[in-house]
Amino acid sequence: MNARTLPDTSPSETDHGAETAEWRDAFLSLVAADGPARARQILDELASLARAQRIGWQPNLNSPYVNTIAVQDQPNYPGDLAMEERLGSLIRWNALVMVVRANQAYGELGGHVASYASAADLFETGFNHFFHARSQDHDGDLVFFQPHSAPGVYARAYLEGRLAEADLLHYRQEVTALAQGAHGLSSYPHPWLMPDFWQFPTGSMGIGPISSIYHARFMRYLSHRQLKECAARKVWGVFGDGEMDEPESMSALTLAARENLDNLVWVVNCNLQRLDGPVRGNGRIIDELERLFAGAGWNVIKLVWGSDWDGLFARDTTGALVRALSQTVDGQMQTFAAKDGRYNRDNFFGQNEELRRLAMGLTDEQIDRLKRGGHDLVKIHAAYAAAAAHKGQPTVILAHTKKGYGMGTAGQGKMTTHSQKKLDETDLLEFRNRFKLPLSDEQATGLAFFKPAEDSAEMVYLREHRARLGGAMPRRETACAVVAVPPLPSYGAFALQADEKSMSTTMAFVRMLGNLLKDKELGPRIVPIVADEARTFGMANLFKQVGIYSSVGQRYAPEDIGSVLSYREAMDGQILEEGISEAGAIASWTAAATSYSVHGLAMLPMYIYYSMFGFQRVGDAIWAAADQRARGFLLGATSGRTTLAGEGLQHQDGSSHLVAATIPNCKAWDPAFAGELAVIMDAGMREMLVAQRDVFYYITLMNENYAQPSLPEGAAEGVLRGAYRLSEPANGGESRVTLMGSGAILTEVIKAAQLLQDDGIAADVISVTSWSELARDGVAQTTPYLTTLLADGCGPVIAATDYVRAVPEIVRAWIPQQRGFHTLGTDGFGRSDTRSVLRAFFQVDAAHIAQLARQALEAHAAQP
Ligand SMILES: Cc1ncc(C[n+]2csc(CCOP(=O)(O)OP(=O)(O)O)c2C)c(N)n1
Repeated sequence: MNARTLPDTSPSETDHGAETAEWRDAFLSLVAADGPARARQILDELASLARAQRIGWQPNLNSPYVNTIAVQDQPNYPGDLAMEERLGSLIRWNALVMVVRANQAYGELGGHVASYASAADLFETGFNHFFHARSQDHDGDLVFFQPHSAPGVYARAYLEGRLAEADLLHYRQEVTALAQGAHGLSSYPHPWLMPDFWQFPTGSMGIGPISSIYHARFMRYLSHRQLKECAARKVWGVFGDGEMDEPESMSALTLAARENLDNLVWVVNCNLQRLDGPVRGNGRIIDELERLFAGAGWNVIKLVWGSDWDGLFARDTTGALVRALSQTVDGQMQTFAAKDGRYNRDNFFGQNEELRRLAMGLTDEQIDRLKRGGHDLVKIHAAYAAAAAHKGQPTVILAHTKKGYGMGTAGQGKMTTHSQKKLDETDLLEFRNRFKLPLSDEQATGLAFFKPAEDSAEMVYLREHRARLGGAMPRRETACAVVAVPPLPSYGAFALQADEKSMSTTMAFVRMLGNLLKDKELGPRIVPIVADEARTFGMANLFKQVGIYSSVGQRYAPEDIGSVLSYREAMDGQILEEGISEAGAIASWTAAATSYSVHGLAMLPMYIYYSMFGFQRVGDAIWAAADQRARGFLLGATSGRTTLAGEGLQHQDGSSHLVAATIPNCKAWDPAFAGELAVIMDAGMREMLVAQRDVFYYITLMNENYAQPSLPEGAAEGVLRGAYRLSEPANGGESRVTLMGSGAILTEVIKAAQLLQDDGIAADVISVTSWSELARDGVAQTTPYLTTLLADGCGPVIAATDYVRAVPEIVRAWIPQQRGFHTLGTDGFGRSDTRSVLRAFFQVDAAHIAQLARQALEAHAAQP
């Protein structure tokens, strides 16, 4: 930053003015003589003096509205600029053609051009010079792409030969593509839909940014625990300025700084627009983000103006240009982007004589083409290089761009440009001319894809540059070694043969976890995750056993140092204690759950939390993890609406199983007994670590202590199919019902069977371990398992859970119709009271279950 461009703060009084001038001159000569480091030292000294004098001074977190990196500090550009411009233009063109043609074919399909038009140079500089793919000598960077800029990534993959023209023609047509032997190209990055291509699902705004932070932190965790050295790898994320408004985007900024994540670089594409209009029409988003990130402790690099502004700034001896730029709000800046050179001359440079003079040497065309920083390869490269080299802090590059860049009157800077996907013939020809594309009029207006000959200099350059960086990107890989799972009895015998010992399923889980952590092979791969609830779930013993991960170890003597359960933080600690941030904890879980793919090293995260604060609180993040093909366990503890006595409305979960059932690769379980839980955990670990299937398990756990029976002989298979017959009536009696229950309410169901038996009614009891697995089986099989299971009994079927009635309702279709199906659940708001009062209130206690059974029998008998 040129000192001449500092705002003039001289007071009006002449002697003060002279004094200020002296200070300024002294400072400038210090910088000139001793360099910036010494200048910083003096400023620090003055700042500490100022604070000691309590003069109430705080430094302004904003720097002038110019590039952070001075011209003289820019490294030489390590590439062929003209060549990269040509390649970039081709990629822009093919991306545009893909979207416009998809829209021509089917107007309903949608797609975006304007976002990529603004991000193209940011992506391309990364692709040509920075983003490492996984290869023999590098384990690969992690790159998060702005989701609605996906067309540009496809267009590059087309030039690289990874996608064919037929694939580009099936952008957003995944189903149609299949029938025609092409690959459908997903709207946004979807690892599930394009499993060899996309790594990170960023389509829901805000999920990508926070995820990138926790991935960067997880790489440190792997290194510190000596599981995998990740020091040479970076996490790059290109995100939108509008996207920064998502609470999740910003919520972990301080964690990234606190953890000194200098392996993390964010590029915020500040095109000043979001979907509806300007991000900050009346302010400046770059200033706001600068303050936010600097305040959070990030290294901030502003990439505001392109090289052709350098001369203007150099000639701006009075600081008029910087002042004018600093006074222009984004809404106005957007208008300048949408208008031509003439308009900009009149309305921006026409503001005063000094500016007018600055623009005098420029033609209107040149004014029109003055580049913003995020469109200038040299400036972008300088920013990326500085970010990559920066030590001790994460870096954010605030890249100033134009939305719809180069789309001329059709779209650049237009209020509606976000959803623009039609260009008329004039627009297309203008675009061709603007980017000097080697296309005839017919090719341009005919929206022909363009690919240079394989042996052309362009293609050679493209291939060579990616080869130097380890090959094509993005690329999702899945190869990883199998992790052996110990035999179930070695860690879960106590649960299988519980022998009526009293315990809660949470206690059983924690005990099994403790045992598993001791296993030589599997133990180190387990990542226990908590969001400030370890003590709540009785896990404090693990603090000592495996330690809490801390990148700096433990710099204090813990208050409870003498105790066996003492609070222990360590650099190789295993527990991720995320504090009260479910969004952070689930992002951590996702990083660990996808480590098999991102790092080629299978890890097994077990995140245990209040079940209410999972699918409801961070459901979208769980959905993204599912898309990213996560493998791991989510443990919804203190689950159900009536088991968590005394906690009331916000804590009592009656719906998580309903949401879990909607996620295709989530297997959701509501076991009642420790033995069931043990069988489910064993199967899950084998499914994920040995068979390597892309599933994750959601298991609800309770904190209610009760007598745990041993798992009945032969019950394991039924447990894993979703239900098994727990007991048959001793006496077959004339009146017979089947009672089904899961989780917390199974004990009520068992009591209800007893009440009914006392009345001479025979009741079969079925323990349901998973309503959603029963339902899935029902859909998939011609003879559903549940139907077969119920064939042995007769009379009405009553189902009760600690969840809303809609949960058991999902199996209705597979209950033999003549038997009748009646459900009980905990619909409504939760509230505080004792368990028994709550169960009576919600009508899921033994008395209500028995009563419903009697009524159902009566109605059944009355049927003709
Ligand atoms: C959670 C969420 N809300 C809304 C959207 C819809 N949406 C997609 S892109 C977009 C605007 C993005 O603006 P910005 O982040 O500034 O990126 P730009 O396209 O301007 O580069 C919106 C609102 C979304 N994808 N995710």
